[in-house]
Amino acid sequence: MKVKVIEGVSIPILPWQERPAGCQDIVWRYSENPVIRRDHLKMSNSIFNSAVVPYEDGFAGVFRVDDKARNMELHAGFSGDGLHWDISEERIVFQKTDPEIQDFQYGYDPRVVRIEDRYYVTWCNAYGWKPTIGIAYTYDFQKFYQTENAFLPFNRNGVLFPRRIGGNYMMLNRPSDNGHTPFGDIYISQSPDLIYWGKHRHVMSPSMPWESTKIGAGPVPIETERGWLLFYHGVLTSCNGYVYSFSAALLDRDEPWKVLRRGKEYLISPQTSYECVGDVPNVTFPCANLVDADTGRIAIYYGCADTCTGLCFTTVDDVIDWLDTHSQV
Ligand code: BMA
Repeated sequence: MKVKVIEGVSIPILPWQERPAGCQDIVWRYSENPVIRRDHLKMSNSIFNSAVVPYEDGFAGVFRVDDKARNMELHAGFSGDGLHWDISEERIVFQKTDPEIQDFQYGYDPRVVRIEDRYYVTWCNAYGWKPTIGIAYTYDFQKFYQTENAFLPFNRNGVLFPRRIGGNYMMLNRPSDNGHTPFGDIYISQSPDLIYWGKHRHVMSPSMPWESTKIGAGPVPIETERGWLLFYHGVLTSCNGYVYSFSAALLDRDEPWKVLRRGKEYLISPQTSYECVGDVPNVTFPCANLVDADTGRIAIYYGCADTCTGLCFTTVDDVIDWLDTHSQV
């Protein structure tokens, strides 16, 4: 391993497959995808853009589950190996930390990160049926305590960094509209307490053709000695609608609004049948990465066609070597 992961955890049971013989791709798919099928639960229409973290001897997660009435909900789950998941049939019912926090209307695209003594969930949360970033914390993935929304509507793709930087918590986010937003840049916002947010900084705008409509942060950034490694999605508008692919960037460790490297090309775009066919065709949407600090192996969980969940693999060295030769900032 050339590039060290900072403050990472050892995950000897990381779900993993070697790059298939002859494959030139930097990120390669799990051969048994989808790892979570749309009908995994009795009540599910689809289970896709979802987040997982190491927890106790295995893994825990928060899953985007759309039910058969097509309500968009969040469910908790556990796994011993990251491949076989025991997901609750019941949605998460958040306990309010303030009585004025609005009752749940819809929630989607969760991210989960461990910060200090607990796990934080951020998601696209409806406030008056308008999307913004919800925040909750949990210690055990059984009880979840909802705090204040981070922002006013309209915002999506809120992704926390795993530690304070320069004394503040940091969240990547993507101001949006109330629909299928045809624009979108990634910004970073800072907070001393995860309640009050400010010091907003621009990070990246759409640039290359594969991401020319909008971009949004994906999984929790991985701290490496070269910078924060961020996977992010980008959207192209084709004759047939949006195409969601994803790539990677490296952000400065101390001033993460500074982009050091940014992939010119996508790393994964919708190409397999489960990515191209489903409730929303042509979507690959990463929301979580597990990283083994000992080997630099990365397992990425990504939503496929807004229908099921896929898994793909790479390593810190593979992505950073690629960024060193395929970057346009
Ligand atoms: C975005 C979000 C995602 C979804 C994507 C493609 O706006 O709603 O949940 O995967 O569109 O439909």
